[in-house]
Amino acid sequence: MSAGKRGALIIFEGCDRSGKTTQSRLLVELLKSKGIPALPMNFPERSSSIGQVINSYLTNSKDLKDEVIHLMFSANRWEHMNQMKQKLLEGHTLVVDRYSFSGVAYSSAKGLDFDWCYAPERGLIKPDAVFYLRAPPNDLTNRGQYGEERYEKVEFQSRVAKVFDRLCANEASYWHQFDASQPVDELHARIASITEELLPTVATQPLDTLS
Ligand code: FDM
Repeated sequence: MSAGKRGALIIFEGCDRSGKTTQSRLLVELLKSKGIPALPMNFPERSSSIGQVINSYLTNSKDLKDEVIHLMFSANRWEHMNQMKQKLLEGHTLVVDRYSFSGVAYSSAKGLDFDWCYAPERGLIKPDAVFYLRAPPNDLTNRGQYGEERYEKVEFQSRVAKVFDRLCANEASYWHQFDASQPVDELHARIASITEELLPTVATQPLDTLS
């Protein structure tokens, strides 16, 4: 990529088992196959010391107050911001499995105030696109490994889905909603086409922050 051209920050969001991980992998593979520098990332990023606490919480080996774990998820994003900014400015496109919106959706689904949940996310790098894979939570239970981690309960996931819907409506300018039950290849083709249009458009735009 030529000097001054940045990469895009692309986020996949949705309930557990909605296909985010598969779609983000396919997108990274496609971009790389076209010679476009692309890096996969995911939040929570479980290897840092904060990430390890989050992992213990998610696997039910540690209990924390809802507010505390919420702020740890946010801190986990903040601790990666400098590195993400540097990669984007070097021209790498970052394809990220979950971001601030999962933070808001899961914590407000537990009953925490929506605006309180959003507040620590303000100032993080704003995504250029969010691909929201939307599926009725009852459909999601048929997918592999559902039910092993703390939040993988249908009733809870349907509350999470409602918050994602609200975020999608609020942030419509850069959110793209897809039916997660469509065939993997068709979904990938749609996502690929939006991404290919997006990359040259954002390449010369400055990075923005969530507000
Ligand atoms: N999760 C994820 C949150 O509750 N808050 C957050 O900020 C993020 C990024 O962590 F149940 C939840 C969503 C999910 C769990 O995510 C782990 P993965 O994608 O299954 O690793």
